[in-house]
Amino acid sequence: MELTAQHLEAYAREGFTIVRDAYTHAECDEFIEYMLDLQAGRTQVEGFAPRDPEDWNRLISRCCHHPMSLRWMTDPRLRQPIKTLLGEEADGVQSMYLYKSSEQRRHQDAYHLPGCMSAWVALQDVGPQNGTIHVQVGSHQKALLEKKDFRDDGPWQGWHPEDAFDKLFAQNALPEVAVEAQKGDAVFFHGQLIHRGGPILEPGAFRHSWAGHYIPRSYDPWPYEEAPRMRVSFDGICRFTATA
Ligand SMILES: O=C(O)CCC(=O)C(=O)O
Ligand SMILES: [Fe+2]
Repeated sequence: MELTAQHLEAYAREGFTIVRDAYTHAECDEFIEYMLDLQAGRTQVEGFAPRDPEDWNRLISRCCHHPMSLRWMTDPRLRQPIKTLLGEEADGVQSMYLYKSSEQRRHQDAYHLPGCMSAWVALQDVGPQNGTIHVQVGSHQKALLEKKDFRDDGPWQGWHPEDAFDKLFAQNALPEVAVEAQKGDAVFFHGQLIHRGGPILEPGAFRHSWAGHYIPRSYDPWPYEEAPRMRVSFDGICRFTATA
């Protein structure tokens, strides 16, 4: 998975870039099947209870990863691209499996996971019909909202973060695009890029996709004092680091 000069240039200017055909269709199908089996309880993995048959909410993993997720997070093909984009060796701190669009409102991932960037993979063809991600092009060069901004002494005190992201989106006055990705494409995006899970236009449509969130090895801030942060390194080592 080589990043070309065009990829790097797009990432720097727009805040995201798409690597086409990063994964084979067989790899995507294997992942989808694994996740459907896990969802239905046809296979069992400690820490992942079978879910309600109609529960297609995304599965977010931070401190407990199933083997398939660990494999995708530490896939050696991701190591160099993420290192290049972060400017340093990276650790995974979260992964997310989406059966359908999250329809999540606008946000910056670096608000939730300071210092992060994302690798987001389309496991099937993804577009407006099944609620692809919508990104505000170039918004990574504008302001970042942080948890401390919402405290009593902060500039966004009293705001609901999701309303604040809409406000920031409007202030940025930059275009928003719906990312079109084919099965197997990887979208790398900056932690400050404003994005959302698009509305599902075709009722019930699946949108199998996976996202890994990575931070630089030397980056330590973490806003969740009560929850430990587990870092997953590409060499296979998982470790907890201080939360302060
Ligand atoms: O895919 C989506 O619906 C949203 C995903 C997202 O926000 C993320 O991966 O950070
Ligand atoms: Fe996100």
